[in-house]
Amino acid sequence: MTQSVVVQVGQCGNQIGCCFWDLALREHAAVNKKAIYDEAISSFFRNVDTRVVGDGGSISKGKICSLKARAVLIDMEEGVVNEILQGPLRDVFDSKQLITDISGSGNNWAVGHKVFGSLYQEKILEKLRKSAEHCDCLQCFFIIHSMGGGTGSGLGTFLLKVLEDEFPEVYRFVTSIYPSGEDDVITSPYNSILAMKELNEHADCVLPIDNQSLFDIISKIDLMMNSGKLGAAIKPKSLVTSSTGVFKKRQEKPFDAMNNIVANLLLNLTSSARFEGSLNMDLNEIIMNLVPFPQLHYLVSSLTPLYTLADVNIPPRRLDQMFSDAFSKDHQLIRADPKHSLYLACALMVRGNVQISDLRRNIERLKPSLQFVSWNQEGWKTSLCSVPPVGHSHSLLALANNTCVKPTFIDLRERFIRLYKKKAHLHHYLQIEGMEESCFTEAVSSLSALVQEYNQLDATKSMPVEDLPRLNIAM
Ligand SMILES: Nc1nc2c(ncn2[C@@H]2O[C@H](COP(=O)(O)OP(=O)(O)OP(=O)(O)O)[C@@H](O)[C@H]2O)c(=O)[nH]1
Ligand SMILES: [Mg+2]
Repeated sequence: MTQSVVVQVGQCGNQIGCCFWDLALREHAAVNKKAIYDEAISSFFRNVDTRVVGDGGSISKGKICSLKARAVLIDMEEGVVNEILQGPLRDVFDSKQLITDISGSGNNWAVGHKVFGSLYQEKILEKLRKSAEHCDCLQCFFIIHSMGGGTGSGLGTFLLKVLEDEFPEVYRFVTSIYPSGEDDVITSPYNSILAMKELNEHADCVLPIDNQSLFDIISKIDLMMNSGKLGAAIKPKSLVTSSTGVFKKRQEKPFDAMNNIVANLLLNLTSSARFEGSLNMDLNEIIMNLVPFPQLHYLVSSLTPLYTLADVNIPPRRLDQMFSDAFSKDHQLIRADPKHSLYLACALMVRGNVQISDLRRNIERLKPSLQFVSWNQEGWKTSLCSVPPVGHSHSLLALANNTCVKPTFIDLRERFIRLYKKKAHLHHYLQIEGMEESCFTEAVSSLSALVQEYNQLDATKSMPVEDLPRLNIAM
């Protein structure tokens, strides 16, 4: 089995990262009742004998002694990381995995990227190398960050280039939280556009998620919970937003519910890499099958179900609903409508009590309502993992390489241009060494080129799908 390392950067990255580790521990605890350190756990955790001084003795087999997350935590403020170190997950992290500063990047991409980038490059590299040394076969780095602030956005994308240079063979999966229209960071359009150029150039795969969509999903769940009958029928702890693990003892924070949705996404994405299944999809297969061109590496994700009803018998109709929901715009983690846009490829990652025949039946059922590019009409990739998420009998993560990401990028560009036309807030950036106006113009051109690629694909949409003549095999 292979291993992965999570690199969580900035406030948002670290807060989501913690939800991920909390849920991951719960998931493994639910399966691994004897507390044996096995291959499944080893993909994201090390087993360490903490009595051994220095690096802590790694134990490759046997009873779990002390689990350490394969993670590097980076923030240029101390608050969030300190809170983690005092919280219920403190034992999962080692002080050697952390990098913090005091001042933060002040919502300025340039401070994160240029100032802290050069200041911390060596230190970051050292931590990354150490985390890689602890792996037998390091397959992926999972970077978690927000696009709108300074540290996650600036230093987070600086780090992508560092990873690319130092570990060219290791995949870089980036989970990027895009700001909503009403974001409290005024400079978020600048930070996001500057970060996008780096994502375009140095990520292998990006999962864009926007805070507005997360918020809408939460509101929908709340509405359902509070609307009479259904609320009582929902199985406790089955909400995709709930943190019933180690976090339940403390006060819920504003982003907790949203972050749990993202943590669930990451758990489902990595489930095949962590557990056995009748139809496995390794992380490298996601990139191989879903990214046909290097630049078009943005995957729109959706999670279903958002909760499980207490009735454990799943009638096929309800199972089919899970597949239908995955394609509806209400379930996407970014504001997008894949059904009415063009697919380049689509992955369905199913967990739990679902058969291959269910998967096939639903693909056949949904296919006529979806449009795929002419050269990839059968662009489906599927996986079945036998272990469901805690509290659920089954679940589905759909990943779509689809032109429906385009409106988010266009919207961001418009917000950027509104500020940039007036040169508002620009001086904060230009006073940083290495920042010039050309950084902004190049970043916006990079985004425009990406939008143009999606436009070209969309232009083929109305064309009738060619039915290529088939060669008949002589019998
Ligand atoms: N979903 C989610 N979004 C968050 C969270 N924390 C912050 N954000 C969003 O992230 C953006 C701000 O970025 P932060 O992650 O706070 O900034 P940072 O990376 O710490 O950078 P600086 O504070 O500027 O040094 C805004 O769009 C916030 O709405 C979180 O825990 N979850
Ligand atoms: Mg911060």
